Amino acid sequence: FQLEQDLRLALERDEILLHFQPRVDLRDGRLLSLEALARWQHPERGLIPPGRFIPLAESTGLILQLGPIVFELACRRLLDWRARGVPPVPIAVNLSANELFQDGLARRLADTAESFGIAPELLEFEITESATMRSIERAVAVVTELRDLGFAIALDDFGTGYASLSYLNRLPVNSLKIDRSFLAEIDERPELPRQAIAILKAIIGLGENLGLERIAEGVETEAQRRFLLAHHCTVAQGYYYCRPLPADQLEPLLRAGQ
Ligand code: G
Ligand code: G
Ligand code: MN
Ligand code: NA
Repeated sequence: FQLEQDLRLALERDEILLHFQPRVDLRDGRLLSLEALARWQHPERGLIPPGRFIPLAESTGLILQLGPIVFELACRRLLDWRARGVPPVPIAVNLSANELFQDGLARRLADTAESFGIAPELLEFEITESATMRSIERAVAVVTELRDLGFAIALDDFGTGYASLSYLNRLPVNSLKIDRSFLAEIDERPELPRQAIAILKAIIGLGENLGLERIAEGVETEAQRRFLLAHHCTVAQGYYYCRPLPADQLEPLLRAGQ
């Protein structure tokens, strides 16, 4: 399969790069942190989005090489910004299920961050709800280990993975990322869809009651922003604020303290 061969080569040829999407405070639009999103700069096909190669990396096992590359790129980005006087901003990196359950993951991540001189407080990992469901016991153990090392953890695609509520209570994550499919149903119509509203309120309330930060994904409209604020969700990312951007385009925003 050509794309698999290409991806193998891409990892050797440094064709993977990161874009970053801001997470903002919905109350004042202030930039709080960034999510790193991988891109593949293919020599003939141009810039390939992660939806087209992350699943391939996962099914071929190449994710175990790609993951460390992505994390080093994130650390390098923080180091470079610091060296040039850009105000510090936390970066969240996505972890696949295969990485999450890899032996020695937490130690490796801590060693890499330390080798770059980056404090764990500037790094966060996003793990999907469905990944944690593969083995609840092991997920609890590795998340606990990562938290003990000082990293923050977000539960990604929350609401789509059937995690049981009792188990959520045992998983020491910092935040829930509310899957964008729920918010997609909130639009400008006067008659808001009752089902979608009920689910969103339940998810936000759950996070609030467990003392977790709530991060809404996929905010595209002012109506969605207002809905979230009215229902105690004050952090979000989405095209309404900013698309994922290359580092050089983000830098002015970080310097401006937005
Ligand atoms: O940008 P896009 O919608 O195509 O992203 C698709 C998926 O790819 C998202 O679920 C995102 O979490 C995932 N993704 C993006 N970058 C990375 C990465 O560096 N590692 C992993 N494991 N997943 C990523
Ligand atoms: O699964 P994960 O949350 O890691 O995926 C993040 C993906 O969501 C990225 O690929 C990003 O491009 C995409 N995304 C971010 N904001 C929006 C948005 O407002 N609308 C839509 N449709 N996708 C978004
Ligand atoms: Mn994510
Ligand atoms: Na998500």
